[in-house]
Amino acid sequence: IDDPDVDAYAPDSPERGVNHAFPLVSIVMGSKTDLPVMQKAADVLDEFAIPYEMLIVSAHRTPDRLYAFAQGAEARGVRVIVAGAGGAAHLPGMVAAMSALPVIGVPVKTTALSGVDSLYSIVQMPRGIPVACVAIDNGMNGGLLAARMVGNSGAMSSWMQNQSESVALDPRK
Ligand code: RP5
Repeated sequence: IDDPDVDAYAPDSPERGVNHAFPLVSIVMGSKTDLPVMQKAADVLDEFAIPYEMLIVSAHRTPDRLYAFAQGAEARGVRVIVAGAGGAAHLPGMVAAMSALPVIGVPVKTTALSGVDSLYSIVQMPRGIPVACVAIDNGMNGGLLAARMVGNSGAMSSWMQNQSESVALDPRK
């Protein structure tokens, strides 16, 4: 299957990526319908000022793109991949099989099986190919875990401090 977009992932491409030239984190998703969940990961990275790219890479619908992306990510300077998919969610596992970079899987909720299918597809990897996995639909935690991997721990500590301070002691407040 010819995919004209694969060239954008080549390390020597003059375009240097699709929506960021030098991303540290790559957020990929199996479908545009995953965007509302994966946008939460992007929002976190924006907050920490960590450069990222966001792409649709489908293990099933764009296999050539998957191959080009996974093969080229490390050479492009990407350090962590956050991969969201739903249903037969093979994207995170296939990326981890073709790249030595750490992969964080985000199971996206489905209508038929409520995302348990996505969760099991992502978490039940065979020995030798690890994929980290956050909770169903928890794109935010995908972004936070990526930020912990590539960002500075001081910024993360302040973020955690702010979160704690935002939790009132009195539940009626
Ligand atoms: C997966 O299938 C995607 O990750 C998405 O979560 C699910 C459904 O995709 P669409 O049919 O909505 O495009 O590939």
